[in-house]
Amino acid sequence: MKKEFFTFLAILFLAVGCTHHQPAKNTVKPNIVIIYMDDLGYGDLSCYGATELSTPNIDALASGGLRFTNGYASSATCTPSRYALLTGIYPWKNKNAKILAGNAPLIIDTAQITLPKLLRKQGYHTGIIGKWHLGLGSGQVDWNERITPGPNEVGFDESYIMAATQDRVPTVYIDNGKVDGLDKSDPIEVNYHKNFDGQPTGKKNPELCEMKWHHGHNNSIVNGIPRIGFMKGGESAKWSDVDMANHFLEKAKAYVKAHKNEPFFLYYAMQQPHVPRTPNPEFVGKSGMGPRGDVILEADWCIGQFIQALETENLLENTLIIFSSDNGPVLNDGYYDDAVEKLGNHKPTGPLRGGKYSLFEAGTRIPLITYWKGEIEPNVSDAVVCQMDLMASLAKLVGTTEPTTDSQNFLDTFLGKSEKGRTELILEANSKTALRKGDWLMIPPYAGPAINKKVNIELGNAPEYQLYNLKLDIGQQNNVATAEPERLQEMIKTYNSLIGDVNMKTRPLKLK
Ligand code: NG6
Ligand code: CA
Repeated sequence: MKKEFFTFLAILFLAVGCTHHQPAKNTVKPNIVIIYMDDLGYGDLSCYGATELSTPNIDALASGGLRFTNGYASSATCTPSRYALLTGIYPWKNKNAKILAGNAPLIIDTAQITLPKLLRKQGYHTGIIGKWHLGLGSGQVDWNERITPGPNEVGFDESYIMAATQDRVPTVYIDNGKVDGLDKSDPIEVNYHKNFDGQPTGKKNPELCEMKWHHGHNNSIVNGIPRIGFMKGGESAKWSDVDMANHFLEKAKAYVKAHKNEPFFLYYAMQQPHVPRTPNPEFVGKSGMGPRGDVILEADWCIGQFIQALETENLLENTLIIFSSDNGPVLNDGYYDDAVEKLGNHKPTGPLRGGKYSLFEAGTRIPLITYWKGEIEPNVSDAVVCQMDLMASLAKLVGTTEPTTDSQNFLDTFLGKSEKGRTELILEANSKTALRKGDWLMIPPYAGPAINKKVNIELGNAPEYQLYNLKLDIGQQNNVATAEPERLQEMIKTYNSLIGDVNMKTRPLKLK
């Protein structure tokens, strides 16, 4: 009798426990936040070895989470990397996934499965705040009407974006398809070929420029900064460059506050340290490295503020934060802004060769950190992972089937429960591709200059095959293609099987 009574009590306790306690964390759908920086290099953060500047807030994510040493963007430029991040598809499979003009059409098919769509189906509210750069509309965009299709048509419930980049027109924010603050009596016109009559340009009116252009960037002048592309009208809607970081931060904080009671996915796409580098006056001079260093410190501060907002809402233990960058670093990307002159001993690429636009490692190997308080154990992971893999991995996390794309599920690796990474990964730069397999990196022969002299970056083009052992030679100084003929053949075979007969814009030169 007594025993039966205790059994009864135990069952009662269990039953009550099950209904009234919070379910275990991984059966709840955690919020997911991707913090995505623009052109931040592998060596730009103190948690990745930078000694000349300090990024305490990002470092805190790294020391409390998982820091990847072999994390890759899919491409060495923005649009293709963002395309792969949101679709799980290799960007070289889509001919339009290349750096886009500010008035280019949307390059994601609205029928295509995307990361935000997938999460939305699982009950997530989805939002993007910041840089888009995946095109808008389907041809001629009328900036004075609702702009569609765009982020809202490929899976985002809410969007507050800049269309392309900070250096491209139109220099306005777009709030769920509508230009924010537009006065309809001063309509916006945009043209990427021809100026509008009587409008000053960086080329003709250097006296109106507060920032001097070095290459490109000599079309319409907005806020004293000459841009790419011509724009007319929209005066009241034009953004303030020095307030952009704060503006996006406030929007990101407001998004969290508004959606704290439902699972949410926020893609917080920051603009730093892409050109033009326009730190808020509070950060001017803080790094001693000129505007590029200053905006990195500004971004770090924003991230600290954003995380504090999550903490205030008591969400940190239920939010997976993924921090990364869309491609590697560049110093002079078209403006005279002291990035080169004031660099001192700072190495934006860390130990890597190349930079933005390059097939060498610094083009695509980027900082990548996952953080989930109480769930991810602080650690460092050497597994090879790619941002493109977030789609399948997050699908797994939220309990849905992985879509059939190029994305591979490495959820356990992103959560620090496994060291297993990709065995093979194709990397892209300017429509050219290379293969990472194990410790090896193979770049097929390509025509084109070895160095982009304007930005002073080695691109990886060479008339012969290049093969590097990244474990022994992270700086890619010893091409062992001739010394390792069998390894090279194996790499070529894998490369060909992965590339298949995709109709790419740029194919490697034939091996003689
Ligand atoms: C290049 C721009 C560069 C930058 C880049 C896109 C010139 C000469 N250079 O064409 O300044 O805007 O495009 O960068 O115009 S990305 O990070 O968005 O890919
Ligand atoms: Ca970029």
